[in-house]
Amino acid sequence: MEKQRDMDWWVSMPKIELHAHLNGSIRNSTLLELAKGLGEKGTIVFSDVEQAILKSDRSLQEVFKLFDLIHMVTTDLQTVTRITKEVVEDFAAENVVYLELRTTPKKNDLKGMSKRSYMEAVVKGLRDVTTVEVGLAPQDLGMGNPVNSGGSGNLCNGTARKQKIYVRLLLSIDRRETTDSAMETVKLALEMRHLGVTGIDLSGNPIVGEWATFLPALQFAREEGLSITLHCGEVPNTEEIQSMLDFLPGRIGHACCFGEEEWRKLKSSKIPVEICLTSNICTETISSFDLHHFGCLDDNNMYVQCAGIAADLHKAKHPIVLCTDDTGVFSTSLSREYALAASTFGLGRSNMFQLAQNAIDFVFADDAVKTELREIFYSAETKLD
Ligand code: 6MZ
Repeated sequence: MEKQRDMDWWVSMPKIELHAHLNGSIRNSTLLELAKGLGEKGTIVFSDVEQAILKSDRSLQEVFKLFDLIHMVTTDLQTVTRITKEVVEDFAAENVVYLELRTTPKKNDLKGMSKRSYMEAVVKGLRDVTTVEVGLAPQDLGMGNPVNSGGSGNLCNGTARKQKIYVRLLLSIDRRETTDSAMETVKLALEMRHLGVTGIDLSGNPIVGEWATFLPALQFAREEGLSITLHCGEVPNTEEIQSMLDFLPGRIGHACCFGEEEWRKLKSSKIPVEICLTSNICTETISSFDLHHFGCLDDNNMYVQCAGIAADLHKAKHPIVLCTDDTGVFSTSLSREYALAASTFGLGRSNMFQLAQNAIDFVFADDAVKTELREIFYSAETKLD
């Protein structure tokens, strides 16, 4: 009962999600339903897929095998639209007020899918959202011209106001891609800016591909004004981590396998870090929650040194934001990640509220959105006990 009340509080707190992969955030129920359908058609063997989906502990490499399986099940335009709608509705249901959703544009000639039609299907999913109003493109600011106008009411500052979630899209480059393919994704992102595409993400299996392959596309993206976030240090790779930090991306994700020099570089650069606690533990890139670089604790709950330098990002006031990575694959939610960080690192609600609010400074959106988010947090602060 007490536990449920505590979780209700984390759910009710406004939150900002900056690291969520579309296909990793698919509901288990949807994935199983889709797999069953394909099983009945004989396209896949349902029991094999079911086993892989329901397995709870997976290594990082097994996670990437699972993604290949998920993509087999989800890569058609109708399904892409459906999962986008569901994922946005799920985040909105736990009071995520700003969501940066990232996804890898996919080409599949057999299904007549191009990177562009894939992304158009994603945008259609945003338009199909019914449970909440979606603020997508810059001109949707305020309540003037939202991407959709569905929505259940909620109470803000004592007056009835439609619940709203701002959504921005990041296009992911998969580390399996070539320079040309990465460049194609960046060009598509530029063409879709008016639909809320604001940045580029580099992700995928971290043991695959070379930094030099993606650099030209990332440099071009930056020159053209797109924001950039990089999966950085999910596996040990000193040279790549240093090159990524030297590139000075807008944010990095994970930062698990840093050595002393990399921590130093990161801290002096002040590059914001997207922290994905559950994901890092599930994939064993970090051995236990209390040793996570959010703030390593010793047996007396004091911060300890990691890799020779205090990897105490929260205590050091390094810019960080709690994120989910893949809510479906890791069976988590953003509210759960906040509850987890609070209990693991002994942080109170006001501390955690502040942490959520700080993320406004790291969003890949313009100042007008940031101002609206500040108002949302300000009004929520006065209501939350
Ligand atoms: C690196 C990850 C990831 O793009 O098909 N992805 N890349 N590290 C992770 N941590 C576990 N989690 C997800 O979403 C799925 C894709 O996102 C990337 C992988 O490339 C995966 O195939 P989309 O929507």
